[in-house]
Amino acid sequence: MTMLDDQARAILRGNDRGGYTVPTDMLYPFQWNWDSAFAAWGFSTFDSDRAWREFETLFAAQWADGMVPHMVFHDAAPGYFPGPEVWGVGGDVPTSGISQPPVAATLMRMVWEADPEAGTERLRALYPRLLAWHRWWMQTRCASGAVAVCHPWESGRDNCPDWDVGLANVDGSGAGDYARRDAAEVDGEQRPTKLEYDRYLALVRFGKDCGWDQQTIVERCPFLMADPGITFLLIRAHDDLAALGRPLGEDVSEIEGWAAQLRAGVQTLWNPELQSFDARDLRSGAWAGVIGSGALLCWLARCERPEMEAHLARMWDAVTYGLPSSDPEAPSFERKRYWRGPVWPQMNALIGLGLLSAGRDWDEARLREETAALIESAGFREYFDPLDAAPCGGDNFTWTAAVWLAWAGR
Ligand code: 2M8
Repeated sequence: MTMLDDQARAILRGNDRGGYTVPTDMLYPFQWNWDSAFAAWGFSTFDSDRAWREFETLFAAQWADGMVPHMVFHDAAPGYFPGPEVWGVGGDVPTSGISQPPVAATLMRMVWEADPEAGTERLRALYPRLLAWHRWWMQTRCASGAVAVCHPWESGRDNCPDWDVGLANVDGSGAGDYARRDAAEVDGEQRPTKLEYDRYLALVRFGKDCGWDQQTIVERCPFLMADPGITFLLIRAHDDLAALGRPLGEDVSEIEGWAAQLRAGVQTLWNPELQSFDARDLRSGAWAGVIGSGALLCWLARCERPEMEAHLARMWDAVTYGLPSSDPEAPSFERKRYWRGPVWPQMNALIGLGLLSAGRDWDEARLREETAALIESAGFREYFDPLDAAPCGGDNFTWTAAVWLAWAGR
């Protein structure tokens, strides 16, 4: 175990670019939003100052309207696509134009609780920024009741089958020629297809053409889907932000109101046919019709229903290593293709935290042990085949190292 601990720390140090951490060398050469929050969690196990610095560099890129972007382009990385010029956001430190899973408050709470003395002043400075970001989600993305995403990349679960129904509305035919960095780094069968990428780029072009105006995006962007995954994460993040605010003497009633509002709103994502929480295309009203790992975050938000227990057991028993990113018994399941089946260590940590919160200690321990077994056998990879533990995606991955140090390897 000590050897893996040492390796994990070396990965975090190696991916540190001076105040921010890249998810992995080459494949992802910038700062990504939720990757950074996990990096901070990992750093907090051996370098509390560096953990807080990670949050600080991320929130330094916050937009005036409160949005915290999904990518921050600190340094040039020629050859990366789609880089800053494609997003067209500009600024001293350019960013992408969308957000990413709001896990910062949840992970910051764990970082702070582990060492409140080292963190209280830094938390006090970051708190208004977190609050503004949470308010941005509530004001721009929650009109349907649950949280919507305007790009699959905003969900963090890029090409999961949840988005197929919404992406079908997107015309990617004008994408033109481009060279993907990921195609040079990772086996094509483990990544999204060209059709998906063309559509992702069409959505970036839509945002750029309207100057990333949120009202236009929400009203007219061809892709807008309500997501149980982000909704559960934001509910939990609201609870954790309120828990951080109280000892600071903040009035947290607005945050408590948001959490209550979303707990009611997420019920609009109960698909009676599937008997599960499910993503929904807000343009056509169609259900995604597939259970993804986003739905398995219901325990994290304490929104679980008995039917979800049966799905959890069924999906888990259909694989050797839990938990798959999409239902292994659905026709869309692909064991190695990115978010269409593989196990993701940071999702396991979040689902595990939820299981623990719901008093399902035995399930949490099983998930932690299976995550540890994947890392022990396949290394610090980006994701894993849930049937045979084959390593997939990038290597020396930041969130895998962080999850090892803070959770799976404990
Ligand atoms: C993946 O997403 C990026 C685009 O944001 C990509 O495919 O190039 C996702 O797994 C996302 O959740 C993650 O934050 C990012 C960096 O690890 O990679």
